[in-house]
Amino acid sequence: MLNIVLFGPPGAGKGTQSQKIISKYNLKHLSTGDMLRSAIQRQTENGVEAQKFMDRGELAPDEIVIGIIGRCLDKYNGTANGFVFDGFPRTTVQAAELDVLVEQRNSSVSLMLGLEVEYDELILRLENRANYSGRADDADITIIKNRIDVYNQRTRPVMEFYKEQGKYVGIKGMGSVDEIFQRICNAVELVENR
Ligand code: B4P
Repeated sequence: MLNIVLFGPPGAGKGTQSQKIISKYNLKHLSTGDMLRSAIQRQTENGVEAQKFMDRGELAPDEIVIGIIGRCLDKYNGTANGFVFDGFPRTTVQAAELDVLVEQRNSSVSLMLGLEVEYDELILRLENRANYSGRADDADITIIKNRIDVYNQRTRPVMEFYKEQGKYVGIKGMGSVDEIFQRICNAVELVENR
């Protein structure tokens, strides 16, 4: 199985690149951001709880996100070629739990692709996305900046977790969507040919 963790700060292009990766490699897309927004829309118990955090640009509680991912892995058990984990794990607790979840299914994380994008470009992309996303967390520059701060404090350490396992590959996330995708394909092919 090919299990890719797609990593990067808010606005790095994780959602954008995920679509291209799943299509080329025939993988399932697991975006915790999309799943949480769907739970909010349906006003489930998890959605109501997660919204309190997401609207402020904070992370949803680990137990909610881990539960969602575990249920998705069960749903696809035995039927998927692999997964793109988009926006998960975002804490070291989530990273450790993901290792357990995939090991329980006789699999492992193949690699982490970290999209590296400059701060000003992140702000620009998210401010642009606010014009059409309808997302409360894109609509306010203070919340956008808080999301990037939260990334630096709580999520960036996850990179070290995968570096220690020799699984981290940094991808320059500046340039056109297609240029970045080509860099991703080069990195995936190196892992596939190992
Ligand atoms: P997410 O849904 O994961 O969203 P994101 O990090 O803001 O954006 P992403 O990087 O996917 O950006 P995109 O491709 O759309 O998270 C939202 C919130 O959910 C989090 O803040 C958190 O509260 C919660 N959450 C999610 N997962 C969680 C977890 N595991 N634990 C706890 N909480 C969790 O790109 C952004 C914009 O840039 C788009 O408009 C796109 O068109 C544009 N763009 C992309 N690539 C470009 C390029 N190369 N050039 C120019 N523009 C580009």
